[in-house]
Amino acid sequence: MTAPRHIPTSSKRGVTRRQLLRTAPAAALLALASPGARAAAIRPRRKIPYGAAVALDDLRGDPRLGAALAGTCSQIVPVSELKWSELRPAPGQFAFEKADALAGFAADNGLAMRGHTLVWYAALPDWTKEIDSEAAAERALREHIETVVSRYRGRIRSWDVVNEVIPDEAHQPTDRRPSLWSRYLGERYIPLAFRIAAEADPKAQLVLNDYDIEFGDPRCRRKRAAFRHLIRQLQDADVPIHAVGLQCHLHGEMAVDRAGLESFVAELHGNGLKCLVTELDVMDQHLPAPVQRRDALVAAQVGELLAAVTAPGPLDALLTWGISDRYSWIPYAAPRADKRPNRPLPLDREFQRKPFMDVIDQFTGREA
Ligand code: 9MR
Repeated sequence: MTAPRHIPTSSKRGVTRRQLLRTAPAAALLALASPGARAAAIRPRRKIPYGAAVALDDLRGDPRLGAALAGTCSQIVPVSELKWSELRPAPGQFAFEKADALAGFAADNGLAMRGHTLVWYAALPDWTKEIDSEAAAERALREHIETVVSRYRGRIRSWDVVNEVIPDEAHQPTDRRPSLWSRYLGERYIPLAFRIAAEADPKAQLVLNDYDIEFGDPRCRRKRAAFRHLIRQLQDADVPIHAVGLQCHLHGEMAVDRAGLESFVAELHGNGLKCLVTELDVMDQHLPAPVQRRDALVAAQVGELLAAVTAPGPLDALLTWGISDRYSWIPYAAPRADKRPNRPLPLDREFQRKPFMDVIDQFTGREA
């Protein structure tokens, strides 16, 4: 695997790499350290783009991560660097350094970067509690979306505009998750966000993103019904929505609803919407411990999912939420009772391929 550009791999002027990483400004942190063939030129070609989420701190701390991304993916998405929690230190202020550093890494290695996420009920800084009226909420939402989307116009071509609108227990198709935004703006914050984003970058792909749409148990079916209802509502109102993101944080022990998911995606295509898998990984805490068996079950489940969502037509992009088991949220959110390491992603903790990656290759049409 060729070393990616702009990740420091050696110390400079007697300063250790660790010191450099701690002290230098973002641009210098990613200064060119490893010339040579661009990874973009040698990474596999695929019919469907494959990407992965990455956090800047992990990228800075482990050169293997940048190498894996640049050598395997054609796009990245920041895990949190574009969320309000990272971008918005205070009212009216924007801190773009981290997101810019990731955008720089992407550009230097010929990778696209997706945007995640403009509007979410979570990851809001404390100061947003001061927003206490309809006018203030609309002003804050507009300022944020206009500023962020304009800044990355032409560089981020696909945005998760609104994330996770559907509650985990959607009793009615009309149920929506409460948030700061819904408290002051009602449901109109959703179309509003899409319209502001479209004005800020008329060429961007605008995506509605959610999770737990993939299974056939009653709860996920209800969630899917509410998601479908929302999508139709937006389309009926001529809201500029271009694609639907299925996060696909898969529950390893549950069966993917192949038929239900396939007909859902077919309906999206029929209504002119593209479909992306945006955050694929597998929660393996309830799977058997032996590694080979577990990896095989994970790969089989990913295969079931991808068979369902690609049956009606090609995905617009497929992204995993991380690329290596070393850098994943799953060990925090879904640790195993037997304390064995989780194995949720396509590469293991040492960046070795697992059967999960073979399934990605198969469904993204990787050329030899
Ligand atoms: O993996 C992300 C974790 O590191 C963050 O602490 C958390 C809050 O910002 O968000 C996690 O990513 C979530 C994503 O933004 C939306 N879908 C679910 C993801 C996993 O929780």
